[in-house]
Amino acid sequence: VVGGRQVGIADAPWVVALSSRDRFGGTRAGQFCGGVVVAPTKVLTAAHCLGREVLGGEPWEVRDFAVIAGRASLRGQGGQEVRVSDTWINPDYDPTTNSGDLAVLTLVSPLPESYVIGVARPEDAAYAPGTAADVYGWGDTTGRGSYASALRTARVQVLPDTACERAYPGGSGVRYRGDTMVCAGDPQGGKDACQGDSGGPLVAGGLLIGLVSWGSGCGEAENPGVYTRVSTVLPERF
Ligand code: 4AZ
Repeated sequence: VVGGRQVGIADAPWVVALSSRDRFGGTRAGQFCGGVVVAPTKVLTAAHCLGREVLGGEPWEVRDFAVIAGRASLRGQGGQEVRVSDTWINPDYDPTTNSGDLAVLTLVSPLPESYVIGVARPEDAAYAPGTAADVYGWGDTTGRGSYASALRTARVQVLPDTACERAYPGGSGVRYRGDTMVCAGDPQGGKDACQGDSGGPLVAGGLLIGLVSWGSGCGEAENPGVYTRVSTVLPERF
């Protein structure tokens, strides 16, 4: 998160870190992506977090990583480290366009009900352009590879689809689509998600509206952040 501030886990108990088990320890505990708790045994993250494009090599297997919940400082010992029993990658996820970038992790043991955040519905007012929204993560704070060991958040706003259609017209490959993505950012620039925040939550009106997915650079006024539109991409039952 660039342009944000540090936040305690009591203010965002639904935010989790995905951590590589063979890189566990160290100041960032192997954190490679974010996630969000939507039921005691269900965590949403970005599909691309589990793909070959993260850290290279083979797609992640459930034995390779764990979810760290209830912990803001990755140097700390609080909260829970929970293993994953199953992953569901959205079958409509398209890595060439980035559409549908969502995966569901099933945890081996339940987290407290108090960690669960509600998911917005498609017609929810929280999606209206101009709505204030908060993004959370342990990702790059500078755009130059300086990662946070303590959770951070930045206040952005939901932007009209046209802002991202203009920034990301695509043609070939990655492009913005308002039906499966949400456009959000800081019209002045400076506040945004960044590398390492992928899979983490975008929250508006107390509801989950998006997952950090992609964008060009970090905090550039003319290049907003693009988020997975959870309300349309997440199946009714998961
Ligand atoms: C990334 O690479 C990434 N500024 C995530 C979000 C944004 C840029 C890059 C948005 O994970």
